[in-house]
Amino acid sequence: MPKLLSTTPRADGFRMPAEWEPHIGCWMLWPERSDNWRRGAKPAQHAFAAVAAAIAQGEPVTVCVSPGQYIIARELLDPAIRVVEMTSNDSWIRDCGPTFLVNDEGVVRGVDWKFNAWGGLLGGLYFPWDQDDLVGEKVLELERDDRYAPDFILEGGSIDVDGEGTVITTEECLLNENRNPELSREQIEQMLCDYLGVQKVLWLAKGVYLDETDGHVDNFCRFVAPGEVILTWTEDKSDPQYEISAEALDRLATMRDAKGRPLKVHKLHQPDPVLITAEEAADIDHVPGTLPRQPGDRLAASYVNFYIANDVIVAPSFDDPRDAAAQQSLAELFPGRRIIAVPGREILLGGGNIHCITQQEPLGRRVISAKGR
Ligand code: KQY
Repeated sequence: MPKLLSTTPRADGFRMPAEWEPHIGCWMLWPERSDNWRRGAKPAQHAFAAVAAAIAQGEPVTVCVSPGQYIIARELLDPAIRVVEMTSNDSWIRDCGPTFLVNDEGVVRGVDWKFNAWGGLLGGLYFPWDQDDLVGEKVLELERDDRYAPDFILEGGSIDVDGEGTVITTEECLLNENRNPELSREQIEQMLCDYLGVQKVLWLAKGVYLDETDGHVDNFCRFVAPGEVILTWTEDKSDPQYEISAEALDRLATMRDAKGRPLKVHKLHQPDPVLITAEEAADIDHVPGTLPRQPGDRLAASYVNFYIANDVIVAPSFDDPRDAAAQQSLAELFPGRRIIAVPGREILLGGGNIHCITQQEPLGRRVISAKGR
């Protein structure tokens, strides 16, 4: 039986690997709630199925679905994809799922953070979130991985690591009073060091303009290699994103990572602002306690929200003139991987994108069987 551990990953010699390190597979959750996804989540289900099929070209994929959606998901998902039953409140496994860790011997463990739907009763995005909060534990139990369960609220999309001792995050999210208000900045840094196995925390101020997650870094600025980050950018000084990205660029210019390296910053120009149409907003159910969607609302569209699989990068496209340049930049940054672009608008309508709906599991010392997973 997998154990619940009361030590810390840092003390036990475990660390969160970088996303480009080898995976045994990728986990996803299946969308179905009609107060976040339009038209009863049917367009989102097709979008998630396209993401899963693209990732499956690079590594095994498991999609967790509620009992009532099993047959529907099995029908829409590529036969190569494993489908397992799991209850959840929504479908953002980056945030409610576990953070997987490895040690030098290739043993895999996980951190089962506390989850409060991006802010709980202080601006959280839906209520309740009790089933989401169980997803980390359930996935780790399925994988028979020992589990750390700190009393600490954290979403996986709010952190990004280089696998060599550095994590990057935002003050807007981690220092927000709706996450861990009883902890100081120093105590939060200590939690990150203890549970991600890092030695250095890099703080940006904010994330993408109007990101409903309170500025998740995975939509804004991520490691693409040790010592190198990619940053959402705009040349339009009248766009509110300009000031946020320019301030981040200033901070990044003065930072050193855990190994003492300065950071090389790759700017990735954002798409044109993406606004919810009246037709899209009309097809989302209004439920008290869930963030409402209004026509004209600007969504936090960003090309940075891509997933790094073993052999491929799965990146959002927005039917925007900058799509091709974004894909070209990713191809240059990840020369060993094929870039697969998947339409990101339907996922964005729910509040996130491809990285937010995925969670990588490191290979560690495990081997992938001929049948995959
Ligand atoms: O971007 C993410 N990491 C999740 C967004 C959740 C939005 C819920 N409506």
